[in-house]
Amino acid sequence: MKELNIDELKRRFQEKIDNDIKIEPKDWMPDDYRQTLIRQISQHAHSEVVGMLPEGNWITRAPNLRRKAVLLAKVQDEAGHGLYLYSAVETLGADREETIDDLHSGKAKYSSIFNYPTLTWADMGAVGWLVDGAAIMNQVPLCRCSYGPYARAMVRVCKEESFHQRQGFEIMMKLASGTPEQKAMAQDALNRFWWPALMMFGPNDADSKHTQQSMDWKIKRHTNDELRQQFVDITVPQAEMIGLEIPDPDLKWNEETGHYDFGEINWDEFWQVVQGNGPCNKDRIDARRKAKEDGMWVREAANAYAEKRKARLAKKAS
Ligand code: FAQ
Repeated sequence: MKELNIDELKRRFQEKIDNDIKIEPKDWMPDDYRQTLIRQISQHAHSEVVGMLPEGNWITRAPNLRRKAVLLAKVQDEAGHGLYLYSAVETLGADREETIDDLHSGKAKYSSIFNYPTLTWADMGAVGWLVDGAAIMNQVPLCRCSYGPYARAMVRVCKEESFHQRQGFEIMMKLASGTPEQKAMAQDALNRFWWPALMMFGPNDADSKHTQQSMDWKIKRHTNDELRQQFVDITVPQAEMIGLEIPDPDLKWNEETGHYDFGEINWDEFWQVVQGNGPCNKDRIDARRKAKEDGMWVREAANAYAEKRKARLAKKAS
């Protein structure tokens, strides 16, 4: 087959992007496009896996069997999301173990939200409602991402995240309509998770170094600020419906724009958490490192078994 020159390869790549034709693993793609996807998808995978920790913290203390079964299923879903995403990263030629080592060494990021502690049962409600709610807002457009394996993984992930969001909202709804102590617990969880949930969407557009290029490549379909605004617009009426108050004195419906105006995010806190100085960063990474070390013997045993089996089959075939 005739070798195509680089200009022709670039032209064909751009034509696919322009026509919304998915880029697939064996297609030619610019190196920067590949690296951007490896960065974003691996960080996304890490977020799903680290995200199991704050909720895993409550599985043994869920208030009843139904709550426990639902929470357990949710946390298992997050593990599944992590695995799909690591597989999607591998389709780009990256080594899964190397990306995980980058997480453990602090080189790779994961979502800032998971560096906050889950102090009460109501936090399970706030995480499901707000954190999964924000995750869905960000991930539904990723179902139309230009890279096929990522887009397809997102379809199933979003279906599961919708169930997660509903289970969180249901916890909050129940607590908010319970005793005064339960309502206060729900309000306290909302107070602590509201601003970190808004930070999940990333820096303001003016400070987001990757957004423009990612939008041009149709990896991202909306900017960070657009998605954050959509999240606020959808979530504020939900809080009102269950009688909880959003902890923002500047929050106000704006007749002219048809959106809520909201207060300034504490960007200093955001960058501190992203740089590893949040309340739980150290605990989260220590837990992931320990999980890798504790699971080492299982991987070694599985590899030894696979090697032995391969040798046996080769002997049989000869
Ligand atoms: N936390 O230029 P941008 C979930 C970094 S999944 C930490 O705007 P970009 C499910 C960013 O990486 C939640 N770092 O970057 C669940 C970059 O640093 P770098 C995760 C952040 O990529 C629920 C730098 O700042 N979702 O919750 C954050 O265009 C419940 C500059 O930022 C995804 O990963 C942050 N919040 O936009 C699980 C979705 N924001 O890489 C368990 C896919 C920004 O240059 C329980 N990712 N940074 O060193 C995305 O959509 C994008 O990557 C953004 C950031 C929007 C996160």
